[in-house]
Amino acid sequence: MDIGSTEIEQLAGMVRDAYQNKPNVIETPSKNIFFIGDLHGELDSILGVQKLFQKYTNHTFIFLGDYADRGPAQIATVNLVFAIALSEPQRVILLRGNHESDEVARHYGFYHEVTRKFSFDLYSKYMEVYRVLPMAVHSPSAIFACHGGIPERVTTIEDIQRRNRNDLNFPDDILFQMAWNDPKDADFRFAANSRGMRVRSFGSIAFEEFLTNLNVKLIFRAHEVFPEGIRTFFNGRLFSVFSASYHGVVSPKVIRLGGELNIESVPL
Ligand SMILES: [Mn+2]
Repeated sequence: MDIGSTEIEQLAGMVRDAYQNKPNVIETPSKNIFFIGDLHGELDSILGVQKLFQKYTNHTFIFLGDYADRGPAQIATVNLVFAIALSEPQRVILLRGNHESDEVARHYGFYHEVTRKFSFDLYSKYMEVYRVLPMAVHSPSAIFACHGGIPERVTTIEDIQRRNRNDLNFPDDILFQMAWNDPKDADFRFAANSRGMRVRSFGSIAFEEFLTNLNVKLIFRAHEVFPEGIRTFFNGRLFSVFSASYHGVVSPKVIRLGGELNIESVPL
């Protein structure tokens, strides 16, 4: 299933064209959705997702980012994500994770795999996709989802929509925090996070305020490795999902959101 440089360039160009004019936050339905967490270059995970995509033909598939880096088959994984997104664009949304950034991809593997097997020119075509991927999905009175979580200083969807996401990295603090922040089940608003100086942890006060301000009941995110694949926070109202095995550490999962905000944990 390996494809050549010319085909990959065409594939990336089509994804870029399909995504560059989308808003930062995309409105979605509130039922019949699959949420897919970090894939990190694991082909088995995306093949498992593809089977579900072919079986659940009335479901929307929302990918929460972190497609490459770290794993053994980064190029093949990203290409299959792109192909699925283009095959039925009306029911697939690709979001941007913290690894969809030039400076992160240069350190964690994707840059090396693409430049070793192909060229810097092809790597730059992938980066053209990274810089246009949207940040979040929202369904009023129901759900919100993004890769990392709740950022500081956001009280409306418009606060996110007006940011400029079209940079290879994340100079904007709000978009950066949406891609990087982590939940913590404790009674505070925001606190320092050991991931880095610009990264925050968000506690139950920030969580409650965000739910009220943005008029949602549940939040979905990815970004953190939990051995069980899915972990819940804040009394079962925030779901963290991881969809790669991470060298056998995780039993990879995806989340199915049915009707009435019913949640099902689905192993890959
Ligand atoms: Mn991440």
